[in-house]
Amino acid sequence: MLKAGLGAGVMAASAGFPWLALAQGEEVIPFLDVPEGYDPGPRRPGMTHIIDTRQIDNFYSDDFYVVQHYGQPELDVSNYRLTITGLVDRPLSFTLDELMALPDQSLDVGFECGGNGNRMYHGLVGNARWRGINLKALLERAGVQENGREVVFFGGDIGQEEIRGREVDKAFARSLSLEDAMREDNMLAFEMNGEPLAVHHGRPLRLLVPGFYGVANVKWLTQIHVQDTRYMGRFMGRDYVTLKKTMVGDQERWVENSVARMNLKSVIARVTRLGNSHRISGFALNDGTPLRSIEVRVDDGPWQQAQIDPQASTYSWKPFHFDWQGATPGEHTVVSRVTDINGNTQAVTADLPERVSYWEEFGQFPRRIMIGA
Ligand SMILES: Nc1nc2c(c(=O)[nH]1)N[C@H]1C(S)=C(S)[C@@H](COP(=O)(O)O)O[C@H]1N2
Ligand SMILES: [Mo]
Repeated sequence: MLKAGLGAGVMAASAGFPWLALAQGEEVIPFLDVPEGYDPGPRRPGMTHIIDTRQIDNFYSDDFYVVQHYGQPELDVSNYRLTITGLVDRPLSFTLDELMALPDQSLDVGFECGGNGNRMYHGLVGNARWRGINLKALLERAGVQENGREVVFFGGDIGQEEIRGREVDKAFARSLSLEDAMREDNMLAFEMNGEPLAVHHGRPLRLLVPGFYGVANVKWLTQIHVQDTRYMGRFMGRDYVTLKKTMVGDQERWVENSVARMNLKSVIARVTRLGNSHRISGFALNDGTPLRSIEVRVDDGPWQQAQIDPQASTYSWKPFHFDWQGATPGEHTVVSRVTDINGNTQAVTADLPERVSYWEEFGQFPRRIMIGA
C-alpha cells in the first residue's frame, strides 16, 4: 500500500525520520473515521488532486496536491516572457533563460490550499525544495516608485467569469502589499525537487510566498504589476475569503478576510504498529513562526510531546511522530496540537471564531482508531 523509495530528483536525507518510510514489519492501523473506499486516487491531468495523507512517505512530496481554477495552460516556454509593469522606473521583460541566469536561491517550502480541511483529511498539501530567483531583487531592478503600494501577480491561465451579467476573460491573479512582496524569502520558482516545474505546478515559473496559503503562489506567472491601489479580483475579494465573527474593537462583527498567512495547524495522518509499540505520525504547518512543541493526546489522557523531524525548517512542513506505549485493545481517539514560541496553541474548532466559509480550517482534528486484541 505504501510506496517505497524516494521521488525523482530528491535528496536521500529524509530516510532517517521514522515516519517517512515504514520499518520492516510495521503495519498501518486503519482509521475508523475514513469512509470505506476513500481513495483520492492518482493525479489526473487538469484535475484537482488530493493526496492520501496516510501514504506520505517522503519529506519532499513526490505526490504533491494540485489545484487550478482555470485549467492547466501549457505555456510555450521558447516564447515565454515575464513582464514587470506599472509604477516602476524601468518596465522589464525577461525570457526564461534571462531569468534563470540571475542569482538563484533554494528553500524548503510546504503549503496547503486555503480550502484544505477535514472533509478530505487535509490532503491538499505538499512540501518541496524549490529553486528560483529572488523577487525583491527583481522588483529593485525595476525600481518601484514612491507611490507603489500593491504588487499584482498575473497567471497565464484565463477563465471566463460572469460578473454582473457580463462574460469577461479574467486571468488568475493575486496581489501582495509592497511590504509583503519585499520579504526576502519570496521567490519566482522554476524548479521543484530538483526538476523543472511540472506543467501542473506552473511551468515555467511560479510565485512562492513562504508561509502563505497555496493560493498566493501564482502559477504560470506572466506579469507583475505595481499599482497604488488595492487589487480586487475573484481570488482576493470573492473566493478565498473567510467570513467569521470576531471582535472589532469592542464590537462583535462579521468580517471577511482574504486568505493569506497560514494558520498554526497540525494533523495526525497515520498510526502504525511495530511489535507492541504504536506510532502516531502527522505534520504541522504555519506561517514560519518557530514552534515550541507538537503534542499528542490519546483519549482523555495527558498531552505528550511528539518528536519533530529535524529536517523541518522555517517554511517546510513539520513532520512529527509520537511513540505510544501500552495501547489497550479497543477504540481510541487520538489528536495533536501545535504551539508556537509565542505561546499560541492550535485550538479545538469549537473555540475558534464562528466561521461561515470552509476556508482556513485549522482546529484540532481528532482521529479514531481501533487497536486489536
Ligand atoms: N495561475 C494560477 N495559480 C494558482 C492557481 C490557479 O488556479 N492559477 N491556484 C492557486 C491555488 S488555490 C493553490 S492551492 C495553489 C496550488 O498549487 P499546486 O497545484 O502547485 O499545489 O496554486 C495557486 N496558484
Ligand atoms: Mo487553493
